[in-house]
Amino acid sequence: MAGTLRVILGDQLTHELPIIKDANKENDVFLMAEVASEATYVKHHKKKIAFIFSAMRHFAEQLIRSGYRVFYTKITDANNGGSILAQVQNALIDFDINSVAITAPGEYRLLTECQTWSQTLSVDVEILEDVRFLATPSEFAVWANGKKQLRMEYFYREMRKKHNILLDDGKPVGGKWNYDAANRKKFDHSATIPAPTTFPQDTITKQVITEVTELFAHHFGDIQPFHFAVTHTDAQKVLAEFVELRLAHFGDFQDAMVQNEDWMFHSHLSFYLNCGLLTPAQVIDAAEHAYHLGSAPLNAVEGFIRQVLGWREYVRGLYWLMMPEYKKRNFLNADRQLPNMFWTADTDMNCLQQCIKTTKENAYAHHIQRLMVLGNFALLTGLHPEQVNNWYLIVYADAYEWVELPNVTGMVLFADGGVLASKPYAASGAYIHKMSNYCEHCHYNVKEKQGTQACPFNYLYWHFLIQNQYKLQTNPRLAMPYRTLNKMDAHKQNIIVQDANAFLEKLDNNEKV
Ligand code: FAD
Ligand code: DLZ
Ligand code: SF4
Repeated sequence: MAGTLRVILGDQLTHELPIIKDANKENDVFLMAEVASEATYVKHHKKKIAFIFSAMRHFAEQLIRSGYRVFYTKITDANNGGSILAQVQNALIDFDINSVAITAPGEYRLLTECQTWSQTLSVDVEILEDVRFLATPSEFAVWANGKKQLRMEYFYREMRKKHNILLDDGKPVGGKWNYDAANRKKFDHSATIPAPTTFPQDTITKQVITEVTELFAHHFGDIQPFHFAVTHTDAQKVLAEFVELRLAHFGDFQDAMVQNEDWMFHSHLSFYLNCGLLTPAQVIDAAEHAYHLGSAPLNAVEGFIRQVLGWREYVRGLYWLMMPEYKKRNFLNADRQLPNMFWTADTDMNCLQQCIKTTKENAYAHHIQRLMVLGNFALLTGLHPEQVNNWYLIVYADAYEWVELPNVTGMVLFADGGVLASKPYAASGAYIHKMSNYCEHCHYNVKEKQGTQACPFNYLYWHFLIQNQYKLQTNPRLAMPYRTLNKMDAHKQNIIVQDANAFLEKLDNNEKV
């Protein structure tokens, strides 16, 4: 009897998805395909491609072991059609299929393509809801409807109530919804930073690494060392070790940065959450359980849960609410080209060097590095949103447009004019100095405000406020810095502009800064 072709994308590796649970072992066929179109629509980091391909191959093996029929195409297969659609077409020829089903892709680009498949293929195509998230796009749209401002905090409170998380009789545990104020400590060595959870490469991973090294040699990033989890079982070990070793300090040092410490007390779970090796519900349950057992304090557990239940769900909701128009946003008319040093890490600015280096080596940087060092620099120097988005989508192994775009366009660049954030996250060197020890190892002096030895963030910050005064000075949350700026005499402002222009000229010429 003819069956359904069930397409599973590289970030849909979750057994609990209806596309798998509702499959008929006799008649249906799963399609999984490593394809050039997905690996190169932006030139993803080599480690990211290897991670996804290896996780896909392990997932396909599990399906086969469970007795399902799987049509799997490797990137090296001679008959690889190069795109998901081409592979669907190949499958329709090879198998007895009368309909196609796919879980809604996470990116607008691919969802809109799937919506045309039915016509292209002359076959029924069903697009199923991705049930791994805790809020659907339509639920988010209902929440957003009629609101003047879409602040994450209020969405998060609704999610806490809806899913009964960290609640005591309907009220937030501990009396407050948000313990962020307790989560801004500089690292003080009061705890030892644990090594990240690593796994040896098995035969499948080794094979993938060989293939990716050869086929994607010209892509950014180091493929070795490769020690990510590539199965559900190993991803669960990462979660368990996070809860055991890092969660208790997650809150305290959430915003801290330390020289040569790439992983800190973060969870390193985004890779697995975003490709389906873990679900958000699983991760939130584990953290809440640790709180009830008394093994992690409330500021840590609430802080962590807010990231997953709040920010993660919120950015996804915003993405689907605002696309495709959101991608074109450039509120500050930023138009500078991305400098080469984002690829080479060749800079005297130690904070940037550290953050680009971990990005290149690990396909990972933690949140505050992405936001307050790399993002802050992109904002203050006026890099073009399209180029910045591209970079972030390429370089991180957890990057898919639904989560990357709102973080870059909204959180980092304020390119959406304040839909996501109430003000730009602009900061001078003082912030980086407060939260890290990077300045101790830097060529520049964070205390100096002008001249060639001054920390560039110091004059770039004021220059940014000057440049964007017309658009930003009425923002109530920027009233204080604008008051300070307006009190500065013209001579001081001139020096800032001169220093910034000299710096930006070097940047534009790709000279070392
Ligand atoms: P933790 O610090 O341990 O946080 C726990 C989890 O919370 C993360 O795994 C993640 O799932 C979730 N989370 C935390 N912050 C956010 C956020 N702002 N948005 C969505 N989820 C969040 N995250 C991605 O998953 N993919 C991206 O492509 C991505 N791009 C980003 C780009 C920029 C400019 C910024 C500022 C942030 C970006 N983030 C992205 C959010 C965040 O930086 C990463 O989720 C986090 O660094 C992943 O590391 P972790 O798992 O150790 O996180
Ligand atoms: C990111 C990625 C990469 C690098 N390669 C593949 C692939 O070869 N096959 C596949 O099915 N999925 C891949 N993915 C994940 C997709 O890009 C992802 O499903 C879409 O961007 C939608 O989120
Ligand atoms: Fe970064 Fe400035 Fe500190 Fe150097 S001095 S590490 S450039 S903040």
